Amino acid sequence: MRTSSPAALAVLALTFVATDAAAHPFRVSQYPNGTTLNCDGCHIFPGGPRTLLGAQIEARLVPPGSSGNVDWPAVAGLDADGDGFSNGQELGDPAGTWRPGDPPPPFQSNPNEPLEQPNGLEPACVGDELCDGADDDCDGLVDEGFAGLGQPCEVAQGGCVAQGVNACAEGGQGVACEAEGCGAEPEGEPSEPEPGDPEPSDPDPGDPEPDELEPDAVVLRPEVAPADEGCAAVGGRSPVSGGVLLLVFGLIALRRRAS
Ligand SMILES: [Ca+2]
Ligand SMILES: [Ca+2]
Ligand SMILES: [Ca+2]
Repeated sequence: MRTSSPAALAVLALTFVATDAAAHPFRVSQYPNGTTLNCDGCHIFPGGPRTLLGAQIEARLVPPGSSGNVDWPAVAGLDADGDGFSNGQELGDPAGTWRPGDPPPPFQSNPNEPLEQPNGLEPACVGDELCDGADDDCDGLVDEGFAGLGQPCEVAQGGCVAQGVNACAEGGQGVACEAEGCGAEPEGEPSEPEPGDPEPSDPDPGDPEPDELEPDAVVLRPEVAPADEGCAAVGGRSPVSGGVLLLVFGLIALRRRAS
């Protein structure tokens, strides 16, 4: 088996370099100060392996592949060389708002060199990811590593279980369930009994039994007296008083005859 000679390998390498270098020169105009870094921005040597920034750009090409364009907003917030300063800070566009055709912002430092850093700026990448809606460690992921973030959750509130969503807790060190109150009962719907409430049919221990209720309390009709009792009550003559009168009249009649 014949092995390739050094000369052949050199020719092959030069061919690769020429082909690769010629394939993507347009990309230097697709991110701020790309023309300042030129090929060194994305390649260790012209056409060679990708630099740290080059690798991040290549992973986010739109569309993916050799014909893809630089997605600068997706790259600006990353920290290629891990020096704490984002690519946007180092290339003069911290917010990632620069667009192709805009004038280049003032160049700050090389995003491929950790010992080169912008002067007078605080690093945007704090190193540790916080739960705060930002990519604090500039790895391209926001709030990564916080389990359950954005997922449904439940929390007990005043004797009921409220539904909510896990959100970043105060201080950014974790997540907490954020839930609305249990909410008002719908109109017309009977409220759920609270634990400890008496059963609706349970009588109060101090209530009297139904048969112990005072009759006057429930019978409001006036009593109707019997007819014969009513007559006596209003002064009608009784059988006894009638007999006495007859006896008196009889005695008077006998005395008149005797006289
Ligand atoms: Ca740097
Ligand atoms: Ca992150
Ligand atoms: Ca964060």
